[in-house]
Amino acid sequence: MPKLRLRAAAPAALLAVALLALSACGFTEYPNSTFNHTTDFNTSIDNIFQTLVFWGTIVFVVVEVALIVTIIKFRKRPGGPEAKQIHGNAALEITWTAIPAIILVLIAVPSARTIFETQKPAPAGALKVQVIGHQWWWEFRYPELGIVTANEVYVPVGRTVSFELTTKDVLHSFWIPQMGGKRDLITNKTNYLWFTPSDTLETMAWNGFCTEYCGASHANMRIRLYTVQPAEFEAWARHQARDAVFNPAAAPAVPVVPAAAGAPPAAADTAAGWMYPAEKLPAHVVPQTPIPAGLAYDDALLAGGDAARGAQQGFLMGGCIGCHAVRGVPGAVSNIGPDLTHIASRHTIAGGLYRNDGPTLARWIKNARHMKPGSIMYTIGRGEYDPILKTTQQAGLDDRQIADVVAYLMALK
Ligand code: HEC
Ligand SMILES: [Cu+2]
Repeated sequence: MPKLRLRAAAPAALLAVALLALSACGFTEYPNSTFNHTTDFNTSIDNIFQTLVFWGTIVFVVVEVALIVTIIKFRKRPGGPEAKQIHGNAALEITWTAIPAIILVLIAVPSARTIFETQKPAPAGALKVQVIGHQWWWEFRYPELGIVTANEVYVPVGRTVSFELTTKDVLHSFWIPQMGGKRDLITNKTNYLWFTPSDTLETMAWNGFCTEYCGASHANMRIRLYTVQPAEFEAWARHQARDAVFNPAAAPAVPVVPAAAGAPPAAADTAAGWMYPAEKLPAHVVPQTPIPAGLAYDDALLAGGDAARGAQQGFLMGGCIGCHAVRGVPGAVSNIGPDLTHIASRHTIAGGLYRNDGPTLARWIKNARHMKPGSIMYTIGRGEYDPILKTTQQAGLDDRQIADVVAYLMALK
């Protein structure tokens, strides 16, 4: 009797496990899953995936059942008759050719349709974002809005965003799993990728990755994508389009860019603009990388940092303008490194590897190459050893000057 009861319970147990597995597919448990219908792109990819799983399951079940039945029913028994010898069976052969052919058509047609759908040009009116891959960070440019930023990209929900993918150096690949398929950044060729974040999406942050091996810090080349409400996007974009808000040499410090015609009123348009609020960052986008041991910096110095001195002296003496742009600061126009015009309005630095705060910035400036293998930004701390140049930095900045530069960077809201 207990045997029978066990057998009866088996299907119920299986169903429970299946339901549990399905219910675990929320994005908080699997924050980089591709199975959520957050955009038109990943919805069509998931539909094709479901089609494949559906037909694959039917084929599997039919074949396995036939196999097991045959093995048991026609097994050799002691004293049984000799197996019947047959030669060919036209009806059977036509059937097992026709059924797979039909299934293949049912798979091929939606597959081809999805390929064409995701490869066609973006619809008119899409928000254009240029993505430029660098070893090992991402440059994002909004040519229509006059915005240049790095590693963190904002898109409004309900509007198609069209990414134009190019690279400054080697091959990279752009992938934000929650938003849709990945696409390569190829030398001397522009690739495109577009999707429309669903207009029912809440303001949310997502991870993105480089998925084409590109050198020492390939794994440290990450993206944060923020899907935000249209009014929040307006407020963010209007502020990002401004020159640096901290500019001791120029007055007025905040040139005002008029709002786009027909734009809804800004959510909050202070000197700091709008950025994705730190307290709403889900855990999966907060960098967990600890600062490597042995990078000494006295954090007490940060309190004495002088932003104006950092702008007028440290930023020049440290050679920062040779690699970084700060819009509105004459001479600071290079894009070897990320645009720092609004560096304080980003949550992460260095390809999303570290949190953006004073102690981290100070150690980064002092010892970038100890914090990120291969980094193009050399060691700037005076007396610090540069692991790539294999020399000690003789010029550079001392810890007090670094505190000034950090104060300046943190004023670049
Ligand atoms: C040789 C060129 C070079 C010089 C000089 C240089 N940097 Fe950098 N910097 C870079 C590069 C390249 C990166 C991106 C590193 C990465 O993420 O791999 C970077 C990253 C940064 C970042 C992080 C930005 C972000 O959004 O991720 C900050 C902040 C920064 N640099 C500040 C400075 C300051 C301040 C100085 C001067 C004291 C300076 N840099 C000098 C090339 C340079
Ligand atoms: Cu890479």
